[in-house]
Amino acid sequence: MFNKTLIIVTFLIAAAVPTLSFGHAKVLKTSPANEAVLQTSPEKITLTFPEALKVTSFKLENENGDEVSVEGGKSLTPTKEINATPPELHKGTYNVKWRGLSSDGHPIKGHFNFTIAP
Ligand SMILES: [Cu+2]
Repeated sequence: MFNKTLIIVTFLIAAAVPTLSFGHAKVLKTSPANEAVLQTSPEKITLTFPEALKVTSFKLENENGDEVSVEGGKSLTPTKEINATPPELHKGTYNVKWRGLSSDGHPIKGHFNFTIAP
């Protein structure tokens, strides 16, 4: 009985490991959080990554898909945290789309959204 359990556990671990080591974890934390509803425009948009990466693209879009220009948001020096300063945002939902490059050259991208309440 014990051996059987051990075999199953070993198999499960072996099956899990390739998924864990395949690819890169995306983003650890964002501020505002994904799907956050805010009462006021955020002063900063911050992304925290699990590993240092180059942030090659950072786009803020309003709900019509129009780009809202931000200050910062990119870094060609690998970093674990990136900040962007948006202009004062009015009510609506905003999408943040970013792209990066890991230290081994793999492209990573992600997106999240937040809403400014009416
Ligand atoms: Cu990689």
